[in-house]
Amino acid sequence: MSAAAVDVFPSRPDLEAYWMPFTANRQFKAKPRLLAKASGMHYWTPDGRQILDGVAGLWCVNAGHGRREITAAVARQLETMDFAPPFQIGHPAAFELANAVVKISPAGLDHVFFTNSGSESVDTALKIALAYHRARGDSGRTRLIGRERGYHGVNFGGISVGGIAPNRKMWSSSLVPGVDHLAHTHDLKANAFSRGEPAHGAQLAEELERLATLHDPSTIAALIVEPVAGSTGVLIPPRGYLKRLREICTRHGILLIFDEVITGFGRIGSPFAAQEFGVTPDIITCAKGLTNGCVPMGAVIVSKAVYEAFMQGPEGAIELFHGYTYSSHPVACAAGLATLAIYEKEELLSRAKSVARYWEDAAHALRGAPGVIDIRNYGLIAALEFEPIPGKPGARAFDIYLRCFERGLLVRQTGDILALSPALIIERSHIDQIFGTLAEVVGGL
Ligand code: PXG
Repeated sequence: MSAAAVDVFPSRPDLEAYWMPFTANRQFKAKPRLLAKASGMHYWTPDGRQILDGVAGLWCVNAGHGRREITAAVARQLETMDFAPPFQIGHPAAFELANAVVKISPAGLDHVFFTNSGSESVDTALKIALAYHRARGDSGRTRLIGRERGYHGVNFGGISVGGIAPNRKMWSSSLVPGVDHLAHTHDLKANAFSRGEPAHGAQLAEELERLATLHDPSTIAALIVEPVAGSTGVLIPPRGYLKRLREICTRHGILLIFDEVITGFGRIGSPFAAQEFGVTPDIITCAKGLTNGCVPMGAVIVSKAVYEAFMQGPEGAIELFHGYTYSSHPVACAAGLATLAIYEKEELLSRAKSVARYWEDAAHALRGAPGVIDIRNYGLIAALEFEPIPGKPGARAFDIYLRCFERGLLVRQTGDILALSPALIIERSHIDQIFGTLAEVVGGL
């Protein structure tokens, strides 16, 4: 790949019309940052500057950028059949992809519903959970439990069970009713600078028992949690915490949903976090790495018991009144199949395990750098948390984010936390560059 300028903007476009998502639009448009080209571990800016991608796009390009096998599969599919309606008719790649997803899923999770994003996967999973109980004649189970600092996308179900105040407050009177939240597990006093699972906090799972008692367990349909919370700054589950949640859910007939939009597809060293932590939920939501970020697609993977609960009515009846025009879009399915084939061939879904130790040591070498109050990691995820500048929350980390970009490194900033989640093809030299750049920037060098 040449470092030559990439001629994507022969004449610079007017930036005004595009309303950018989750972006400070006015600040951005005054001083834009643009990406024009990507390959392997790197992006290039329009003026030809190489940027090391420390976040796999946005936690999604797990096999690295520009994979030709995926490009070829997508092109082939577009030439063969561009679109097929998904309702009451199918196409082979949809069934093949569902089978391929089941093959890497935890035992017992063996049916797949396709969506187009993580947000749609979450709302689909919540709807399936509520409908599951009704289908079984247990229609009193209408409550949903989420967790503080949980991120489950931006649709109404997702922000209702989600626990991020700014994502909720504009819509606070329109949220899905009957939702309660567990406390989050982030405890710097007890767990700062933990490597892997923090030692303290498994008892926080007992909050679920408390909520079950408060509302009566027979009113609760499902609990949804991210096994590792990503968006709110990488919160690794305390040792034993997820197992305890599973036990309480099972005891009370509450469905357990793992939102694996970030942890799915090898991010922490197993295909899914469920396998990594040895805890099997009833439903997994995923997206992102399913197609290597190339084509929007999500999936909801459910247990046989959940699927079978719907397969009871008259043969000719539609069992679930839910679906999207682009559920199992042929192009997304082609991208998904090619992506999963790469993961298998290159053993990428377990690769994070073999790199994790080097990654962890490199991350924790920043301990003691100015303003760093925590470093945490698991698999190929890490976060640095900074002491906020008084009265200016988030400003310090945003400044570091900008300076990293100037020095050729893309990271992700949330509040005063920087998150890292590189492609699973990462080599040691990239790891050195990521943490070397961070050390320079954080140390003010
Ligand atoms: N659930 C989880 C756990 C996610 O991480 C979604 C649902 C929603 O997915 P879609 O495809 O609808 O965006 C996500 C998305 C960040 C960041 O900065 C993370 C996400 C999205 C935007 C930013 O960490 N994850």
